[in-house]
Amino acid sequence: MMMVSKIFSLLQFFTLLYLFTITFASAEEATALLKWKSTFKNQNNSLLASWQPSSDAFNDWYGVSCINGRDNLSGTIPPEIGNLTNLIYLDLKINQISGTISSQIGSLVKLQILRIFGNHLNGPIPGEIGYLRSLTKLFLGANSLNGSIPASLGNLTNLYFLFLYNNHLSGSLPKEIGYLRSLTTFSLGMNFLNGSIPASLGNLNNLTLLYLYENHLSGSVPPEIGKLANLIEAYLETTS
Ligand SMILES: *[C@@H]1O[C@H](CO)[C@@H](O)[C@H](O)[C@H]1NC(C)=O
Ligand SMILES: *[C@@H]1O[C@H](CO)[C@@H](O)[C@H](O)[C@H]1NC(C)=O
Ligand SMILES: *[C@@H]1O[C@H](CO)[C@@H](O)[C@H](O)[C@H]1NC(C)=O
Ligand SMILES: *[C@@H]1O[C@H](CO)[C@@H](O)[C@H](O)[C@H]1NC(C)=O
Ligand SMILES: *[C@@H]1O[C@H](CO)[C@@H](O)[C@H](O)[C@H]1NC(C)=O
Ligand SMILES: *[C@@H]1O[C@H](CO)[C@@H](O)[C@H](O)[C@H]1NC(C)=O
Ligand SMILES: CC(=O)N[C@H]1CO[C@H](CO)[C@@H](O)[C@@H]1O
Repeated sequence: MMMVSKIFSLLQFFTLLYLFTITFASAEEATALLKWKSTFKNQNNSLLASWQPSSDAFNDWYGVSCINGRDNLSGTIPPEIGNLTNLIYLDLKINQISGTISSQIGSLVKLQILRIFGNHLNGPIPGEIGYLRSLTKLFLGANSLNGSIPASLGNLTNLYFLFLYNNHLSGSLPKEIGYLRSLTTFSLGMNFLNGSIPASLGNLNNLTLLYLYENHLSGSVPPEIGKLANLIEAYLETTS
């Protein structure tokens, strides 16, 4: 349980209460969160009153999620995040989170939604993100992530939203993205990607929105893109 208190020392709960959405999956998770609560400076806050070790607490605790929007949660995503293996929903969007995304995030195998856009995250998207096979929504946009897009993203076959826009991503767009057949929205604009648009994107039958604008992509648009019968909007504007 020490690791749980460690995370709390990094993320101040008072702000966290408004911003950090956790969906509980097990009794162990609840116990860990109670220990976490015991380390808060403001644990007597009325909003925390519902966090009690009673057996039916789960539903009540769920109410702590996203009560209001504030944009002042600062801290990092430490390796200890990997200890919260029962997390199914992690929402830290529009805050001041900095540092890199720990590769330990790959341990959160139950995670379905990861929403960390609008922070100051830098460094690479860890290849281990490809272990999060339960993910349906991945929002990493509006950070300072760099390096290339890991081909392991192609393992996330349950994804239907993939947002990577407005980062510093470079290199080419991996053809493995073409395995993400559930994708409906793929947003990759405002990065530094080069090379050509992979023909495999033509496999994404359910794609409705495709945004690749403001990159350094070159070459012609592959004819396979024309097979995307559900496409409503595509911004491909390439510069070189
Ligand atoms: C919280 O309230 C209890 C009494 O209800 C008190 O004993 C305790 O010291 C308080 N804790 C803090 C951190 O203020
Ligand atoms: C955000 O936090 C900083 C200190 O870290 C503080 O000076 C500032 O007033 C806070 N802003 C808001 C909107 O809470
Ligand atoms: C992705 O799947 C391939 C096999 O298709 C596997 O070799 C690789 O280790 C996986 N990577 C991740 C990060 O899950
Ligand atoms: C990514 O950014 C970090 C600094 O934030 C830098 O040290 C590193 O070399 C960059 N990597 C790439 C591939 O640009
Ligand atoms: C594509 O969309 C249809 C209709 O919403 C759905 O039934 C189907 O499962 C989707 N395909 C994939 C691979 O997600
Ligand atoms: C993409 O950019 C990298 C340097 O960032 C370069 O090594 C590579 O050759 C470029 N690829 C293409 C296809 O232009
Ligand atoms: C109990 C447990 O899994 N502890 C791990 C928490 O995370 C740190 C950092 O990744 C690991 O070193 C611990 O083993």
